[in-house]
Amino acid sequence: MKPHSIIAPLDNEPQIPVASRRHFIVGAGMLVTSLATTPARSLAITATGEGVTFADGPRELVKYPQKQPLIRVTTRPPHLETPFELFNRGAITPNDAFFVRYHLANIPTAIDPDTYRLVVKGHVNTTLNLSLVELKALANHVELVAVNQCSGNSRGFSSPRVFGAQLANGAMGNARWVGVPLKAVLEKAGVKAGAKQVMFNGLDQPVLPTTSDFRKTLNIDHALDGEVMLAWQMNGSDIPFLNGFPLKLIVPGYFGTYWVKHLSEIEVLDQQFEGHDALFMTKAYRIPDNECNCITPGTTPDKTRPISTLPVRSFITSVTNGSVIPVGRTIELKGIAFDGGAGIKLVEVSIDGGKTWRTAKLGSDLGRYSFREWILPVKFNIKGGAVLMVRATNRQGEVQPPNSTWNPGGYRRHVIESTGVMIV
Ligand SMILES: Nc1nc2c(c(=O)[nH]1)N[C@H]1C(S)=C(S)[C@@H](COP(=O)(O)O)O[C@H]1N2
Ligand SMILES: [Mo]
Repeated sequence: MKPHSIIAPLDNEPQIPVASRRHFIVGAGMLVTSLATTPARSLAITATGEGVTFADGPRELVKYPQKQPLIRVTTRPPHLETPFELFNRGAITPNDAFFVRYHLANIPTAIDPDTYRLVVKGHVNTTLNLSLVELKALANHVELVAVNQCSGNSRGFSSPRVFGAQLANGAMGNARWVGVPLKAVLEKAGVKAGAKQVMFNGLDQPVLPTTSDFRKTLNIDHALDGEVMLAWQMNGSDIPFLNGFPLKLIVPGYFGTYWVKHLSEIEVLDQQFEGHDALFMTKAYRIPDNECNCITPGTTPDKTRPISTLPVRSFITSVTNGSVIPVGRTIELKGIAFDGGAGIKLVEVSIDGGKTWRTAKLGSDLGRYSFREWILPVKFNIKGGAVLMVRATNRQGEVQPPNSTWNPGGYRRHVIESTGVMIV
């Protein structure tokens, strides 16, 4: 089999202009003017599209191998966001639309699936050195639909602004994963008594020796829960190169930072993971360890902990900020909701800026880790600006908060979002 390879576009690669962008930005600008007198929520926190202009300026669409044009966040390493309107096409995010996130500049450019090996080592009875064929034969295959959302999804809406990639809402996606349970692989190696954590590493590497490698850990009980899986298939095909070909760790309900791509090394540890290459556990991807996972801007948290599960969240996808809607006609509002695995119980929608709420109809249930579609027919009777909101509740009774909180990483945004529209 020939190696799957990829050539990262260089900075001077021509960008693909998209005609609708200009249209969108003009539309949003118009809305700002016309809503200026409406006592609505600040529009600065409400935009939900690629037309969002952060302090860095408008964002370009770029074309990478196996991908349709996606929003360029950074080039080296590639960091791409899904244009928001694509979430309106269905509960599953197509592979060529799925966002891409890397931390280290030295990403693999070609991987031969025949010579690729996964090493399982550390506090185990037997070190394993598995080919893909051996891995696939090791256990029964499992299939799961699950959301991969970056911890920093929507970070660009943090106010005051925080460091890090200024993301809108497109650093998330939902896919059907096929693989084997991590538990089966660990049992094959034989976990020794006293194991505390399991470390995961991929083929990407830092360029400078002073930079930490990207390595993540799960506690041993979590790693053995039978749900965490090693996947080679995404939506019926090989995982796209930039999403972690040929093997990706799937941690259902957990933020994307744990979903290690190009997974090549698993090490069982008999102690807490620390040291130079533990930075992405010990320094980054941590949140204030308190009830709200938040602090007052400008202060420092007393204590932090690694980020973990996805809070309940929802979006309107059928209209975006600045959309123009005809008066007196029934239209179908549509969107998605998801959480960290309890499952979605209720989705409510307001078309009057949060004064009154009605219950939306839920779409088909693809599993408790999946996006859940919702739909609600609505009619606007008055011309002018209107603010739409959506609020989800999960099966544990957790509901999205009305006000956003702040943390230094801009992580875990899940406030009730508002979408400003114009009724004409
Ligand atoms: N090897 C490797 N895996 C990684 C990362 C990385 O930098 N290197 N980034 C993580 C983060 S923070 C996110 S949000 C997800 C993104 O997955 P995707 O690029 O497939 O969308 O990959 C995770 N896995
Ligand atoms: Mo991330």
